[in-house]
Amino acid sequence: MIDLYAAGTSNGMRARIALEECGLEYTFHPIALDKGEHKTPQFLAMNPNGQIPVIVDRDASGGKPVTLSQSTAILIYCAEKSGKYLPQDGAARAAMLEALMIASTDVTPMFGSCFGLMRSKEPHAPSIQLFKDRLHAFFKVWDDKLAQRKYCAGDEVTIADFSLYAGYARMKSVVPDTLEGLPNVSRWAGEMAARPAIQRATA
Ligand SMILES: N[C@@H](CCC(=O)N[C@@H](CS)C(=O)NCC(=O)O)C(=O)O
Repeated sequence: MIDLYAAGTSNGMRARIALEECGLEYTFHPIALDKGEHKTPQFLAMNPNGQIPVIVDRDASGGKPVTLSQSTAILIYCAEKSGKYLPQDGAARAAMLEALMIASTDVTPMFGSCFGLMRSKEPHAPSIQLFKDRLHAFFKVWDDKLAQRKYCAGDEVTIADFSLYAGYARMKSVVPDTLEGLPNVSRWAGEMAARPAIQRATA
């Protein structure tokens, strides 16, 4: 049994999608960020950075409990534990790693910064537009790739799709204009959204 401490943000969603898609049993503990529940001594003992998501796996391999933060680390952990969504052969694995890193380390921090600016007391419109343009440019490249392949890293669904979808879903609700005019991304997102595990994770 795994405990998940998260909120309905893209990073929280990424961890929950990982657990659901990998078919791992877990208990969801919602963390209210607006009430500062991620800054309590109990939470900081799990993640001194005071950020969701965190999982605690009391049934980890090796016999010692595992406490893990960082949504992409959780995604990889769940995939390794379940043996799912991680291609093993050289070219397919390399494509998955590349797609995963674009989704997790380029796209996600960029819209995190964009949302932060939009919510700030003195939003700086040109900076917000710069981030939105950069995000659209990343998704345009995804659109071209998804014209040639079914999923982010090829014709099999991988953890790269889960990572990108968590970001996409948040962007769709907060900055939908950055995702306009991308028919292949829309087709892919529709297929991802129809997956029962993703529906459970994002409910
Ligand atoms: N790189 C981390 C980022 C985690 C993160 O930024 N979490 C946000 C919510 S999406 C959070 O807890 N923010 C509260 C804070 O930083 O005080 C991950 O992928 O998990």
